[in-house]
Amino acid sequence: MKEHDLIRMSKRLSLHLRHAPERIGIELSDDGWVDVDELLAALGRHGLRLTRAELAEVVERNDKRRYAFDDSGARIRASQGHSVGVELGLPLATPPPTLFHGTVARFVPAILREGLRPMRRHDVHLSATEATARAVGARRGGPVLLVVDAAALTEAGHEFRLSANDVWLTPHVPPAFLRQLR
Ligand code: HQG
Repeated sequence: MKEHDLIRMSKRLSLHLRHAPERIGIELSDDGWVDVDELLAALGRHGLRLTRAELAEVVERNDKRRYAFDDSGARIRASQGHSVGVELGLPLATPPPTLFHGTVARFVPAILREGLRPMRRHDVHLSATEATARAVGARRGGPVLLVVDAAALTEAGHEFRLSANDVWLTPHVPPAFLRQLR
């Protein structure tokens, strides 16, 4: 499949597996899964004809590994980033002592005042590397990097989970645990 087709398909999957399943008449399970055949049929009814092999290619070649099949291969879900109410059931995990968040300058005053909030998603998204955080921030403009004291957060009882595609998830990061990287 061509790169631009992969991206187009990935955006459709993101829309329906994270945000708006009802728009193609599918329902996600409580933990975010949908039957692959049901998804393909629903997409087909809404103008996106896709074979199982093509879906597998979209999943495998996705730059951020956004989607995963279950062990049997019969179901698929987004690994993180949902705005609809799903409970992914990820186990608690201990993060590395330092994590990073990429954002843009216009959000920084609010972030330093009230901390990092999940906004429309379920959790705040943090990365283990500066490079990833920079790329996340750069989606919106000149990236600004925030350093998150994950060791102190863990110590203070904050919970972390690691998504299947290596994004660190936590409900809130208070300002005391944040520092702007200069
Ligand atoms: C900001 C993409 C004001 C936050 C990426 C961010 C990531 C605040 C925006 C994943 C705030 C939310 C997640 C506060 C946080 N006041 N602004 N208190 N707290 N913000 O997209 O982290 O392509 O929901 O800094 O690559 O940017 O979708 O989160 O700028 O992995 O797979 O509010 O989404 O991946 O934006 O990105 P988002 P994010 P996908």
